[in-house]
Amino acid sequence: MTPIANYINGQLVAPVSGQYIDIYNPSTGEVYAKLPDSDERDVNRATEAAQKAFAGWSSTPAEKRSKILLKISALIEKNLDKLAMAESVDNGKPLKLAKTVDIPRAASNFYFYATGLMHFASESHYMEEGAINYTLRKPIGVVGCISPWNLPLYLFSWKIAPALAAGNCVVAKPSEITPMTAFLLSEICTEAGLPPGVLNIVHGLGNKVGQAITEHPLITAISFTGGTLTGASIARTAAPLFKKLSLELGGKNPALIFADCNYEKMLKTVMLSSFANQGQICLCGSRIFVERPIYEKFKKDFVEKTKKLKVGDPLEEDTQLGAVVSEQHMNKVLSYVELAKQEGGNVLTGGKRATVSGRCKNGWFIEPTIIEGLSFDCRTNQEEIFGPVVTIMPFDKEEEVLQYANSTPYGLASTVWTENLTRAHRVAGELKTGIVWVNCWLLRDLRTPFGGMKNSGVGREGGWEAMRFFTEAKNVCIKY
Ligand code: TXE
Repeated sequence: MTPIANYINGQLVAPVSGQYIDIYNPSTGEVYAKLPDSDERDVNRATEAAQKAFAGWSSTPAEKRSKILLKISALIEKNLDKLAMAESVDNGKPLKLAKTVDIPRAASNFYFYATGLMHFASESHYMEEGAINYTLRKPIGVVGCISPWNLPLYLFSWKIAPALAAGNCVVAKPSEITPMTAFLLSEICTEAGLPPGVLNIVHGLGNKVGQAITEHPLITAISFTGGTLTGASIARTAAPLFKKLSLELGGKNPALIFADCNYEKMLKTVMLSSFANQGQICLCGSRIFVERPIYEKFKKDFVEKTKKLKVGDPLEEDTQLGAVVSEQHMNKVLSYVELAKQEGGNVLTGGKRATVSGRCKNGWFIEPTIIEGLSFDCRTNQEEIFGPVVTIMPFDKEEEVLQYANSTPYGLASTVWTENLTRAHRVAGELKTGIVWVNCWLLRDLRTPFGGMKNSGVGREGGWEAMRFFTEAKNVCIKY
């Protein structure tokens, strides 16, 4: 069982502690690898390497930086099968999903910012008083990137790529639950010619390594994706140190389905927005509100299609739901099904640990679950569950469903299904979420601002938002 290594100063190294943590394969419930149990000593070494590399990297001409990031993108594509297999084994998601979504998107993230950096310009302002202003947007220095377990390489690269493109050096920590593809990325970066120290990856626990990154005086910006509670903890540490913060946190996303929607297209997409990646995507639509005239038909069809979903071995081609990421998370999700019953909910399908035969008999699988009969403001409908569990509820009026949709402490994403253009724009304008999809879900243009409001986070990723986050703006005003 070869242990994973930290990637510091271009070298794969053991943790100073010499200690390792077990990494589990969620689909078998077995330990399959070892993770460095790093601590602040490893973070200090990584930050020192990043600091040393910064002068060189930040003065590397844009075209050269671009070529190296393009090479990383190309090597991710070249290693698609190996990375997809690693992702599926590490996270429990279907191999097919890793192959078609996670890994291709990681390649796109690097490609997008490798090309974007060539066009990232700033602005100039002329003054009639006889002065000219110009704005410099220069790299910050050493930045910290901390990412979660649900879309490991996809979200890890979504932070790393713009940070590097903007000319920063990075100290990164992937989730200790799914470190494998970040480890494989280390080798790809070396092969792509990324200079030593530009990217450093320190593996380990959040409250040790993540905390050390957040605290380190030389790391002056933190980009984080994960749970809201963790985001609050990071903010408490970083705020008095005046660090720039980008926080992409949890969600409790509503789907608003009006009777005039394109029914077949809606139903097909709602199956994905409910259960893709075992419901472990911060953008999944876990609260489904259906206009009363089609509620009974939708309920019948949705339950029927959900019962047919194949929960199984993630390596099998026809598997649609794999394992959830950990035993602890499986128990957390199942505890919410029990809560829902206590709150008066009626489980229409699912609700239990799924049994999968063969090599996966001890894996952590959950049946896709639909619950009805709850109030919009009960805990089940207010708290993020982050598993293959959705609630459905009828509504009669637009203002009623908007009240339901906007009622949670979260504000990340919504989906609206209607063929009425005026209503689509009106409802989208009233929804308190950073992202609104109309007649689609997870259709992503990387140029758009990505993120949420309320407890779903602070700041936006994507497009120029990320490049501006990872640079410091300086305005120079020259009088002539
Ligand atoms: O995230 P955590 P987890 C939600 C989902 C999930 C909950 C917790 O509800 O159940 O968050 O998931 C690092 N200082 N989302 O446990 O704990 C940690 O090591 C610095 C939504 O995975 O937030 C990991 O690398 N870092 C989310 C990263 O933070 C710390 C996707 C995320 O861990 C830290 C995933 C600390 N004190 C979960 N504690 C989304 N919006 O996509 C932990 N970490």
